[in-house]
Order: sequence, then structure tokens, then C-alpha cells
Amino acid sequence: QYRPLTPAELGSRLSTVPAIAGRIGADPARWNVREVGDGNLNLVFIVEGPEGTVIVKQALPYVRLVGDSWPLPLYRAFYENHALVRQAERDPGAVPAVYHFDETQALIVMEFLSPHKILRRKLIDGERVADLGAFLGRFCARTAFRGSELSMKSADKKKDVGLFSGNVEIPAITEALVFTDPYYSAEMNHHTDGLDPVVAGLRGDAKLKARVQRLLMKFASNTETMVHGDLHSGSIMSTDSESKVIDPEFVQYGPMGFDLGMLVANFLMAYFSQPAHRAPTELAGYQDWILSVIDDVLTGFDTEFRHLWATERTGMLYPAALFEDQGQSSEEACLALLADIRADALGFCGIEMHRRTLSLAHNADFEDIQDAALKSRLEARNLAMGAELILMSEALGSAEKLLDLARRYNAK
Ligand code: SR1
Ligand code: MG
Repeated sequence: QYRPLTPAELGSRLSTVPAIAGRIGADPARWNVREVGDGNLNLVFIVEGPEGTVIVKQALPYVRLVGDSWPLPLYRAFYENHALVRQAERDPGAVPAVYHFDETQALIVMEFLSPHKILRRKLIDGERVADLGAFLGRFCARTAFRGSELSMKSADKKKDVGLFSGNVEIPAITEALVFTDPYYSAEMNHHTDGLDPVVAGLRGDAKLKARVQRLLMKFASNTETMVHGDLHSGSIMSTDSESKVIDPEFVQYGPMGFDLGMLVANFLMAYFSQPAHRAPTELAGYQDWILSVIDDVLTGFDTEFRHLWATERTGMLYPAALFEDQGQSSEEACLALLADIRADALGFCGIEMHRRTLSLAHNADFEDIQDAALKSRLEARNLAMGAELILMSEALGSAEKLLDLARRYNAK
């Protein structure tokens, strides 16, 4: 029967699993097990043995951030395990290897990433990661393309959509906390003093809210591909030269631009929060680096997507019979699709920028700022740019325009 495990209980449970004993050493008496989770939802254990270390994530039956007044099904671990398996197939090496899944205990035993650090912390600390944007752009493109009917057999993809559609409560969190709560005075919302006029402006903007609802409709009903679902800088672990994507428990089938948009939003929030974290002599250089990462993400996505389009388009969508077999290039169709994905992504990006400053779950980029006046000034820039992205997403398609816009708001 399920129960949230203590470190001792976890040790004795894992000691009977040959795959774990073989990896870290067979004698559990020599293991050191400690709970280190500080996220919003789960228990996270590091299990260190004489021959190696693994990480264990166990789902709790409620939202850890809020407490047991907000129950949450354990079956999310089942979907997370399936997501990790699919992501590993679609972008080998991009996610931690899974060693063991225990459905009853809702726990996944995974590769321990070391000396990796959570990317959000590295960005707050002013650290750089080589190849970061290219890796993330490639990951988004590969998972978007290879999880869709551009690549998958239609029957397989529809079966998979059926499998993941059993997961209702997790998407419901995103539907409420990300897409809805920021735009009215929802109970769990909170925002920094001084932002009231900006927030009133957003909540009073019917056109903006209508566009957000349209994007929510896409998120909830458009099953283009399997998305990570929560791709922010806390879902990425990096060394100075290598990164991995973790934590896909918000997995679902959704729009191709969703992960891309969430990701870019989190880099933009890192960018806007920098004046509070960097010495003036380092500020401009580091902010420029963050913008270059965004550029690489967007360019990397397009480059990889076009490559896959040319080499792996084996699904029922945009078949060669309609294009190449007729002596016509499908290039234009690919560029039109990429423009749609980019526009959706920028809309999702703006919404993520809003929810992280107005809804329940904020991020450390802003929350670590002690000076409330500075915090609200930086958050106001972030909110204003988010609104422009939602309202003007189709017109801001090029990376250059997006980065110019960020620079303009940063100077306000
Ligand atoms: C109640 S869960 C709050 C947030 O934490 C997760 O990481 C997701 O981003 C979710 O929206
Ligand atoms: Mg998470």
C-alpha cells in the first residue's frame, strides 16, 4: 500500500530491487538516504551507496506547496515515467535515465545528475552554460516533431493521446494557475505591493483576456504533440557545459509551441530580474548572454524542426505525395507551420510571465529580491512585456524583434 516513505523505509524497499543494488551497492546498511525535495509537489530523495548514487522522486497525495487541503492523484508518477521514456527515445541523452518505477509507491528511481545544478539558481547566481540554448531548442523541436503525426503513425499517436488523457488533475492545475487565476482576483493569488495599477490594467483588458482564453482553448484541446508541460528553468539541470531536462510530471498532449513559450518566458524573467542580482559592472554582459540563449533556443528550434521535416516526415501530416511527389517543395508549408508555432509560443510566453508574478507559484528570480520597490519595478517590466506578447504575438515572430522588445522594457 502507498505511503509517503521515510528515508529508512525507502532504503529497505529499494534494497530488494536488483537494478538499484547493482548500481549503488547491494548492502543497504551502507546506503545514505536523505530527503532533499524543496519543490511544489513531491518528495525527492538522494540515495548514496558505496558504488554510486541514484535519485528517487515520490509523489505525495497532495500539493506540497499548499498542504493536504489540495489533494493530488498519485498516478501522476505513472505519466511522468511514461513521459521520461518517450523523451529519452525522442531526444536521447536529454533527460535522466530511469532505473526503476514503482507504481504502488508512485516513485521513480533515476540517474543522479552531478555536478549539475538547477538552472534557475545558476541564472540567479550569474553563471553561464555552454550550448544551453541550442540544446533546449533542439529538445523542444525533437519532442514536438517526434511526438506528433508529422512523425508518428496516426494510430500510435491517438492511442498515446488516449493514455495520457487519463491525467486530468495535473492539466487542471495549469488551466487554473497559469491561464485563469492571473486575470482575476483568485483566492491563492498574490503580488508585490506597488503592482496594483499594472494588475488592474491587465485584469481590465478584455482583448487581452480573450486572447488568453483562446490560448487556453488550444492548450486544453489541441493535442498536436506530447509536451513536457512545465518547462521552466527549475526543470533544467546544468553543469557549465551540459544540461538535462527533468521533471515532466505536467506531461500532456498539447500545442507544439507550449514548451517553447514557457521556456522563453523563464529566460525573460531571469533577464528582467538581473538588476537585483548582478553588480552594475557585470549586468549588461550577463543580460546580453541571457538574450543570446533565447536567440539560440528559437533558432535551434527552427533549424532542428526543418531538419526533421526534411528527413523524418513519415506520419500522415504534410505527406510527400502532396508535395515532393508532385515536384513541389514543402518548404513553404514548413515555414508557415513554424510561424504558427512561434506565434502560439509567444502568447504562452506572455501568460507564463504573468502567472509567475500574479498567481500562486512565483519564481525565485523575483522572489529572492529583498528590495520591494526594486522588485515591483522589475516585475512591472515583465508584466508589461508579457501583455505585449499576448496581444501582438503574430507580429513579434522574429527573434530579433523579441529581443529588441525585451531590451526596450528593460530600459523603462
Ligand atoms: C500547485 S503546483 C504549482 C506549480 O508548480 C509546478 O512546478 C507547476 O509549475 C505548477 O504550476
Ligand atoms: Mg516541477
